[in-house]
Amino acid sequence: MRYACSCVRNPVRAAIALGSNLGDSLSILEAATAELAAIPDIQLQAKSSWYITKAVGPPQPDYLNGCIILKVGIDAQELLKTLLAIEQKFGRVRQERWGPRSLDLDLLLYDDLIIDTPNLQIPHPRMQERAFVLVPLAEIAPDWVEPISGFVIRDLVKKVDCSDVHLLKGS
Ligand code: PH2
Ligand code: MG
Ligand code: MG
Repeated sequence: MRYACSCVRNPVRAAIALGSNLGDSLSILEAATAELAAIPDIQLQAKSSWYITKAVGPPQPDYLNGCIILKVGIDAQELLKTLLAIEQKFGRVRQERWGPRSLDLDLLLYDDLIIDTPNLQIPHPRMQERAFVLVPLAEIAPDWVEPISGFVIRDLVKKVDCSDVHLLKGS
């Protein structure tokens, strides 16, 4: 386990959760992934299937969720800024907590770092309880150790109810 350092000498891997339940979610998620992959300091290493998931939180339409693994040469705060800029580009307006959104990009894991700052906590504080995050992440990064629990993603996903997470066929 290591703690945060703001400098990045070598590319490190970062895990991102994507979600959308407003607008043409599939196109938005694909376009956001392509935008991220086109950034010079970012390479797309892996992309999960997309999953139709029942909304957690206030009543709202189902989500489309997935995860990607990036290799990044920027620190976690820079990556967060980049994610927020892409959310805004795709029309994200911050309204109700856990309410519907055209694009949500959550930084889940950054290398094996633990970061606890007012605007950014890594690992994402709720990822261990969210099947809509763990199912797609387990597809592409089953051996990644969540550094707070010490469990690999393959084992974390076994602890949650995955009955509301369904593969989008053909994705
Ligand atoms: N995101 C939320 C709240 N609830 N439910 C699902 N199924 N998927 C999400 O991405 C999601 C949610 C807030 O970020
Ligand atoms: Mg979220
Ligand atoms: Mg978010």
